[in-house]
Amino acid sequence: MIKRPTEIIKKENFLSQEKSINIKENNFQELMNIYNIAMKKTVQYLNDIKTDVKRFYDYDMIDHITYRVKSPESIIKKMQKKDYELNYKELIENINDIAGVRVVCPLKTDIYRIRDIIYNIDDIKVIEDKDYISKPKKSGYMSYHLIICVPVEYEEKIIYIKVEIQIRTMAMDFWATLEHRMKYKSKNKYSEECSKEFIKFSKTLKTIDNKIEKLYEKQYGKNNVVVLKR
Ligand code: 0O2
Repeated sequence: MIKRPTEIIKKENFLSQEKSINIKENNFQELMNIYNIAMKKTVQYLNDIKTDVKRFYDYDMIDHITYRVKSPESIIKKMQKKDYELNYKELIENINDIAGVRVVCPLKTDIYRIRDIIYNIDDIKVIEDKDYISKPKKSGYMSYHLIICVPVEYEEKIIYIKVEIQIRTMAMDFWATLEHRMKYKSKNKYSEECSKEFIKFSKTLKTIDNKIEKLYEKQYGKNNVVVLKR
């Protein structure tokens, strides 16, 4: 029987709905382990795609993949920031990026190809789709976000677990990594000047991404990687 993520707490009863989160208890660790399995499964799918495209088209459509399970402290911080009650139900229903996978590719068209391939994986359900490339965030942030549900075996049943996939070009990744570092990891306040400069950098990188795409096409011809049904 297929179950939705929130049913973990209702049916398996290892976490009660109103139970407050305690990041030190076994239930929390167990839940994080389940997210870890879903994340690793997603990475496996993506690595298979990378290998297949390389083998059939001799093309590196994915440059690299990174992944992480959000730290307990960041989860709590995010829940507090968004005013959610600190219980497991709120956590499972509202925090979509506990398991996060980032796919970095050379070209903008690769992003949309990877998205289409993910949509074509029978096992996976896409439940949210955000295109911050055709419509960048106010900060200048560009990336393609999908929230998917991945089936995981748990206590002899199949449950669906949410994983966030961020897909972006190397240029977008370069921008996002540095901006994130300056905004959140610096002791000093993120200044108005920084904010304005990063908006400009984002526009410049968008132009570079578009030019690289054209150059690639000129050099190698139109890349016709076919989206395979998996
Ligand atoms: P961290 O530290 O990367 O985990 P949601 O996550 O869905 O509750 P939201 O804002 O609707 O909230 O989601 P969205 O827009 O899809 O963004 C989620 C993630 O995208 C963020 O996670 C960041 O990783 C990244 N992101 C969004 N906006 C920016 C930005 O302006 N600059 C950078 N560098 N990254 C951004 P977290 O949990 O906020 O942070």
